[in-house]
Order: sequence, then structure tokens, then C-alpha cells
Amino acid sequence: MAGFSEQIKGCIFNLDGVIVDTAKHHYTAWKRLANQLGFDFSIEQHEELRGLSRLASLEKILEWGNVYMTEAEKLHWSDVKNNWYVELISNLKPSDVLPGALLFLRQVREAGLQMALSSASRSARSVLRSTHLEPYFDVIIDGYSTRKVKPDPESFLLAAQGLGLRPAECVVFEDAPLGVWAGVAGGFTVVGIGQPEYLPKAHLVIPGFENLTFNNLLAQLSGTTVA
Ligand code: GL1
Repeated sequence: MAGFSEQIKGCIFNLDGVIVDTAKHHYTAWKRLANQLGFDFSIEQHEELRGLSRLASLEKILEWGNVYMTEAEKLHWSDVKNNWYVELISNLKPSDVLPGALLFLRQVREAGLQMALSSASRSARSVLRSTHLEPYFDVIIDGYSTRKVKPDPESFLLAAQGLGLRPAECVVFEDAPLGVWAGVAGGFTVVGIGQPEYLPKAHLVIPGFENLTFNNLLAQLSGTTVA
């Protein structure tokens, strides 16, 4: 699409599983919680949770396990899961940034574009600090900033608003099907990270940032029918 590269002024990145390898720790903590409650759940089921807030994830897991909880109990178990997760990420370091992600962020910065982080996680800032990535983001939207869960586009719209850009001027990077739907619903150009069969709504799907240059990405997107 002619002029696409000039149209794009910002990039919005999801965190867990896109920039940092933390999705596996969320899975470990949720699985431990399910096991304590007397049932199990699979990594495939966890795919459905990706992008959901803490409470929304817990409610889905309780549904799978057929477990009823009062609101107070939900808060208690959310805290328990979070304490396990925080323990799991306590040794997170810059080397836990996913392959190619840091180089890609640098290229976006050098190209003069703005960058935002959009994550449902309340630990997003702490993850960014441990991995030394916080300075790359002009705007950080985390689990404290939003009221609606994906596939509602609220989180991306807040990120674009914070950057002072329209959705059509931003590319969203997402690994979760719910996140891809949210980005598309918000009017963004969406790059899915992962396998195309899980992310059919994305405008383009890439396996990750390794060996990807920003210019190459723009060239690939220019060939798709977006925005
Ligand atoms: C919450 C959920 C996680 C995951 C993240 C978003 O994180 O608990 O399972 O879906 O949102 O990637 P947190 O508990 O850190 O707010």
C-alpha cells in the first residue's frame, strides 16, 4: 500500500510473550493454583487466557474446574497466584528479553517512531525495570490503567491516545488471539507474533523479532491490505 510507511508513527507492544519470556511463568503459577484447587489445566487452555487480566483469568480457570468462589475468595487466590508469579520473575534479567526484541525496539526508536507498551499485567512495570527496557517506552499501559479486558481495544486505544496518535498511525504487536482481535477492533494494523493458524485475524504474522529489521517489517506490511 503506497504511503503506508509514512502513515505509521508509532508502535504498541504487548509484553508477556512478545518482548519478554514471561508467559511461561504466568502458566506455571496458574497451573499451581488449579492443582491446589484439585484440578489441572493444559498449556492449550492457557492460550485462551493470554491477554486476560488476573481476575478474568482466575474466573475462566474456576469455570474450567467447576469451582465456585465468593468475591473475597477470588481476591485471596488472585493474590496467592500473584505471589507465586512474582517469586518466579524475581530473577528476571535483560537476557530474558526475547531474541531480537531489543534490537527491534532500538530500530523503531532510531526510525523516530514513538513506542508504547500495552499489557494487562499489573507487573508490567516491574518486568520492564528488571529487563532494563523501561526507557524505551513513551507510554506504559498496564493492568492498573484499564477497566476493560481484551478483546476490548481499551488498552491499545489508551496507548495510542497517550502517544497522541490515531489507531491508523500505529502498529500493534501481539501474541495472543484476544489481543489481536482487540487491535483489529480498535482500527490498528496488527502484527501477530506466533503461528498463523492461531492468529488468523492479524494483518501479518511473524514468528518473532529475531532477524527482523524494522524496514523489512514495513515492506511486508506495505504488501498487505491494512487500514
Ligand atoms: C495478568 C494475568 C496473566 C496474564 C497477564 C497479561 O497478569 O494474571 O496471566 O494474562 O495479565 O499478559 P498480572 O497477574 O501480572 O496482572
